Amino acid sequence: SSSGSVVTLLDYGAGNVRSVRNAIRYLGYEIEDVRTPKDILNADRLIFPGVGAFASAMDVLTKTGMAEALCTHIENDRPFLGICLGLQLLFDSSEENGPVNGLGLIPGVVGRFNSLNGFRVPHIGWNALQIAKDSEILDDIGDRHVYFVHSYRAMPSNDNKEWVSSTCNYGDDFIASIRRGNVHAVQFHPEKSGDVGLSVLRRFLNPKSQGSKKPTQGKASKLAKRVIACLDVRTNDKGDLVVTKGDQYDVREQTKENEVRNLGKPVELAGQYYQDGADEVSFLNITGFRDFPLGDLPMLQVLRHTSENVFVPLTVGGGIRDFTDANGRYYSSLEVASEYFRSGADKISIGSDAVYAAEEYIKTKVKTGKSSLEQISKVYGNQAVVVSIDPRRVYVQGPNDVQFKTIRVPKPGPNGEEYAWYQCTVNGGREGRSIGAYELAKVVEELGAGEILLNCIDCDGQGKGFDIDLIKLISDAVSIPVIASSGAGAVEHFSEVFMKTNASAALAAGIFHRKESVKAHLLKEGIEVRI
Ligand code: 1PR
Repeated sequence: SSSGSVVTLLDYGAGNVRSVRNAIRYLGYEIEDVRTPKDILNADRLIFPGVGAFASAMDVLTKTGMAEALCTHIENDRPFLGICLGLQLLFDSSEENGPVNGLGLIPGVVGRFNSLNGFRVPHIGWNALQIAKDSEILDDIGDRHVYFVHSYRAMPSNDNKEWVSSTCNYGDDFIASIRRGNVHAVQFHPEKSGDVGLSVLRRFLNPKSQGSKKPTQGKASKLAKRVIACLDVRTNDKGDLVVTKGDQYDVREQTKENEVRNLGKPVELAGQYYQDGADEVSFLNITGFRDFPLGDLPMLQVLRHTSENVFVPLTVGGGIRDFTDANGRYYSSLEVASEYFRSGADKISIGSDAVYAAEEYIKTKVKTGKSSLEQISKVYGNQAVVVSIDPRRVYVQGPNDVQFKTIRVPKPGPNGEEYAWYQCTVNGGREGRSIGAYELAKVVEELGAGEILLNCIDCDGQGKGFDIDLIKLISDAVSIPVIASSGAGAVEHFSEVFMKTNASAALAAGIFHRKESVKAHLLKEGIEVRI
């Protein structure tokens, strides 16, 4: 193509590249999809957002002849931008289900992060970069954070020194970007890195018009603590999809009409939270457990529209499970999740169905691979699967009164009880189950969850602070990231949860509906956040 406003996209169909498409379109470019290796050879500007697993991506690229075309494109120094796996595939090989050979353009082996010393794997979240050399596309970054989500990484060495344009520190210094001539690749996700990420894409798409700046040297950073805005979504009695907010999970107004509390429209509110600096946005379809989520097309629409303008990660939860509709058609949870991913979700969140899967696993000690959790994380990777826990505090006299992990409570229960356990619930807190939050967390980590969203029914909507004991218990029990949720009522509650527990992120709903500025406070308290 001769038009300067067209960009060629290599999407080999292994997963969701919708957000990359959205970002390119948002910047005013048209997309031409690669269909044959020839399209790669003819491309003026090629973007390659690698998704899925290394081995299967290499398989597809080799079988279709695209691997060879890619090597030619890159060796001829044609404009190229690889993203995430699109960076890793350029290396000699990867240890992901391997060793597996890569394209072999850059010396080095892609290996897994090790989760020693408290570095949780996957590496999920916002980090700043250390710029190693002039890369042009990173000129606007300075010490601002960009979004990573991966378990594997390439390491800088003497052999690949000439390629490395920036590194990032997460336990080790790994390669955050490479550049040689017109060939670029980034380990982070520019399409999910807010306005800074968009500027990386803009500089790649139109290098001349951006002007070159001396890149400001970023300072080394820790993984930033994430602040997540949550929108509880459901259909109200009039049939409109609304953002609502419960009080200990009760979302109905205490009025005669008893209507569903209506805080506004999901797409608008999500857009506003993005503008206000939320690091992620989560949608929870809170009645998904009883309605079939794919029948709930409005939710898919919400995702489609939101992802056109919101360039941070989006999570969607509610109703993810196997389902047979009224006509007897069976949908697997994987199909449900795939539909969410296709509509713009980066992660899906499983509540009730994860509890059933954990119960089954504890009972049988067999991993069937059939649960929604196992199936979805196998296909999309565990970084795409969040398990949402809805526990309720249950007081007991002593730790031997129940078979579940208890904690000593700072304030005794109503009958002077000094201990409590946290009972998992299903169906939006309506039904208590015979499993504790601690036991559940450990099991879902084993079954493939990449992250835990830890709610607490007792604290939800109360504005009195997070349940620090619960969050400490769970974030110390697992090595995947834990998102603290429920109870934030003041900015101090966020610094408290980050100082006293190992939570990687804090999620809230009510406080954002009231528009308080959490980030400024955290920064003042010396906590690393993305601004
Ligand atoms: O069980 O897979 O269908 O998933 C249902 C999902 O919907 C779960 O993630 C569950 O947590 C959520 N959910 C179900 N019912 C409710 C309800 O409120 N009636 N909401 C509900 C969960 C908890 C958080 C809330 C925080 C922060 N809400 O989303 O946003 O508690 O609130 P706050 O900052 O105002 O205190 P499945």
